Amino acid sequence: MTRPSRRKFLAAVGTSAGTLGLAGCLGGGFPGRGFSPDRTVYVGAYHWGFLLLDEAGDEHERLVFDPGTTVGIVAFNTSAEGALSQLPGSVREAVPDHEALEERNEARIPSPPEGELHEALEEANERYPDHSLAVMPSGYNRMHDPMDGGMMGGGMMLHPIPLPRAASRPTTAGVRASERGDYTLTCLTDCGYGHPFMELDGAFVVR
Ligand SMILES: [Cu+2]
Repeated sequence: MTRPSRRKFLAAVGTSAGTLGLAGCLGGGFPGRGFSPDRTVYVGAYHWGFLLLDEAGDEHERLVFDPGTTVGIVAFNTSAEGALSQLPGSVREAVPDHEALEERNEARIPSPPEGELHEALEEANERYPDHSLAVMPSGYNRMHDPMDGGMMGGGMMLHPIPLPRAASRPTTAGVRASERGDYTLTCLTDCGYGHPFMELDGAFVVR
């Protein structure tokens, strides 16, 4: 495993693989050697977008971190009932219902050339129920194939963590804000028609 290059902006905490704890226990915080983050953020994945919530359940388009901040990410599929049940009440209650999420899609995702967005969504729910979450420098997707193995060298800070609908708990990971820049949340699991739209550009900013 090569070390993250000097272009790493937000370095992964704890392991060279960049991901901490694929199956964390939330009761005691984050898995792995007493990682206790400065900030905790909640990321919900739905067809086809991400919700970014803070501990109070307030939604943000972006969160700004000072260099050196450690960030605990608690990520979940908004269709994973088991995972939802383990979130703090303030966060769980802030997750919009499916109709509200579908309205968001209509505002930002074009309908398929043949057919309707709603049908594409139903099909995706049935056939592609899972998502994942990766965090990488904004613009990175457009410059590189994210699956080509060059992610660390390109400054990606979080390798994809799985967010299956069948998950019984949220997926947790930890990162450290190490260099300034904008970072995008993105889904690297094919989740149907709207998958290419499934990113939150500039969601994390290290100032
Ligand atoms: Cu997805």
